[in-house]
Amino acid sequence: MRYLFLLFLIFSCSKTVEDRCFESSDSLTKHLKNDEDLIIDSHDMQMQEYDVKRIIAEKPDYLQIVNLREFRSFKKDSIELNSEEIMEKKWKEYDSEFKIFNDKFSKQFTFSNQQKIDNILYAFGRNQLGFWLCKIENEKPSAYFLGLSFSHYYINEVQEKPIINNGFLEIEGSFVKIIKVPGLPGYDDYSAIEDGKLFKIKLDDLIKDSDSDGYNDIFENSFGLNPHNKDSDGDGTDDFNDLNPMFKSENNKFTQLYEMLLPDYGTENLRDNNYFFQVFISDCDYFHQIKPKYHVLFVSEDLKLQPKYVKITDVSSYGIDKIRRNKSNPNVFYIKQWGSSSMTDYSAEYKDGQWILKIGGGYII
Ligand SMILES: [Ca+2]
Ligand SMILES: [Ca+2]
Ligand SMILES: [Ca+2]
Repeated sequence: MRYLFLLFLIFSCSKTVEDRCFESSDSLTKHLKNDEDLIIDSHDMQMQEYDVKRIIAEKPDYLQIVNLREFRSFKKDSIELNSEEIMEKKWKEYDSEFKIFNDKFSKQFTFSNQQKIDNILYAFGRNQLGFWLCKIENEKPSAYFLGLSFSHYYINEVQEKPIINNGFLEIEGSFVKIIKVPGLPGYDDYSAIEDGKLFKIKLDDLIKDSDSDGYNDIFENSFGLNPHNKDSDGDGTDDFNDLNPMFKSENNKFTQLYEMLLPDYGTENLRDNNYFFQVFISDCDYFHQIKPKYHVLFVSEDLKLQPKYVKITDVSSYGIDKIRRNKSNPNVFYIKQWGSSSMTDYSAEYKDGQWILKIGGGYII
């Protein structure tokens, strides 16, 4: 075991672009890859072991948790509310109730619990990354990431009290766990592990944006951006306006290949949707160097290098694997692309300075 561990260390230290971007047929690598899989398996097990004690022990410092005597249970909030009749009524009212938020934030969030204090409008926002406090002040929209993982925290849709109170964001909810449905990714279900919680975050802590780049410190820390530098990757564009804020974009052959395989949102202009992100788990330099049409973030494949939030929260719904070489033709490669319910195998041929992609196989659930 020690021998393997040493090998692993040596291997990790000497990783090159080749190792990070291309599948190796080398047997040693395969062996070590299995070892990595084992680590990931034990990580999954760790995720399942979260109980009330552990959630509290690992809660963010800025979060206060109060036990409530009277409360809306997870069951009441999540099940009753989602009956067809109520849902239909809710969606009818939703568009008019949150019109100003939808206009200002270009529908980047699902909103609830609007509140007006003096001239400031607040609403609770949810998107693929997690929970946000959305604010409109002097016509200007801003959103502040809560950093509370939806793997552990359920926030009630119906808040019986105002969410902003005495300089705090106060939201009621429960501790939950995710029940994975085997073989059906994307069909995760929740179950409550303890109801009746009031989650409190001081507004000053939530709104804190040390480098004034438009993303609060909690957001930058949650995803591995630099909260003390407006321009995390030093490419001259500040984090808020940089479509790829973590890495400098380059133009090269394999980067072009990754760009072709990015999820396509058609003609919709998502450039100004500063809170909409596609998150990719990859260590490949070529992938990191893409110039996307919407905001992207990257998470390391190495669990030890992942920020805490992404380690416990499944924020990546789309992926592109490493590149596989064709042993007899140096211009032909294979690459796999997956979404939450599909997987596609491509063969890619580089000919006359261009990529020709062909679908080789795949499945859709
Ligand atoms: Ca910031
Ligand atoms: Ca920053
Ligand atoms: Ca930048």
